[in-house]
Amino acid sequence: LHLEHDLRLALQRDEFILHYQPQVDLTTGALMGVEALCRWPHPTLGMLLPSLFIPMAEELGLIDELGLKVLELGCRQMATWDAAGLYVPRLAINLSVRELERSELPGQIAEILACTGLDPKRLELEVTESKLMRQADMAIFALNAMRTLGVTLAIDDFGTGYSSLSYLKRLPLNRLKIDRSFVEGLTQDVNDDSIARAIIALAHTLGLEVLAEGIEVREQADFLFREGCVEGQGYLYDRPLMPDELAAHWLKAS
Ligand code: G
Ligand code: G
Ligand code: NA
Ligand code: MN
Repeated sequence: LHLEHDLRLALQRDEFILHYQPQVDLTTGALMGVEALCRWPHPTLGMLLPSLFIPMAEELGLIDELGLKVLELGCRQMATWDAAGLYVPRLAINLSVRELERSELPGQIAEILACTGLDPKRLELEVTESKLMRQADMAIFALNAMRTLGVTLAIDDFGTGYSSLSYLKRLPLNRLKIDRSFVEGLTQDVNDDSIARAIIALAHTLGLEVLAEGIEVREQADFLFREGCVEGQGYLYDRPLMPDELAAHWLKAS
């Protein structure tokens, strides 16, 4: 109950921050993009993670407001890096399916892009597979509206939902993200090997790019690359970082 009150207050006071996890080319290690992950530095409880407060924001009807703040923070950060001559090719932002339901969202994203000057091609929106599939027709409509803006779209946690292939084909997607639960067992668990292979093949069949999340050891990265997955993220490369850490470890002024 207290937390609900705190969440409203935190929104009013702009207390949410973003950490950025590198997404890399698995052969060269080059930075291909960053995924923005929301954090709430709570005054007494410490750093709170999205698994706690995103569901809460959804239930309280605050997710739209939080989502717009996240988009704005992320796009402004990209402008700040650009201005400093530090180039981050792509920014990935997580969207709740709840946010897609609002017909105003595409216009609001367009406005944030215009205000921050971020090229829409450098913004990728991630939506979780399992939640998307429960409202298929709404999702197709909303994602098409996003694509019109020129942003790219990724399905997050792919493999954990129940996508039918005919449905996947109808979604205007650019990328599948292999869920980290399948990456965990790569080269140790033949089932995970097979699932990862199948997802990569499916992505290629549908003309989509594929990115693996949760890569922790070199063997996983090597396996993924051999099978045709070009990009990945995970602790092997780096954890989600504060903006100045990302700049210090990953960005060179040009
Ligand atoms: O950073 P962490 O591993 O705790 O993130 C857990 C999940 O929370 C992520 O997989 C992501 O899907 C979700 N998440 C993180 N940041 C945001 C955000 O800004 N908005 C939404 N809707 N989800 C987020
Ligand atoms: O969008 P998603 O819910 O998948 O967000 C990724 C989450 O996974 C982030 O909260 C991040 O902290 C976490 N994470 C990122 N890389 C790794 C990793 O290599 N291993 C594990 N176990 N978690 C990771
Ligand atoms: Na995500
Ligand atoms: Mn994920």
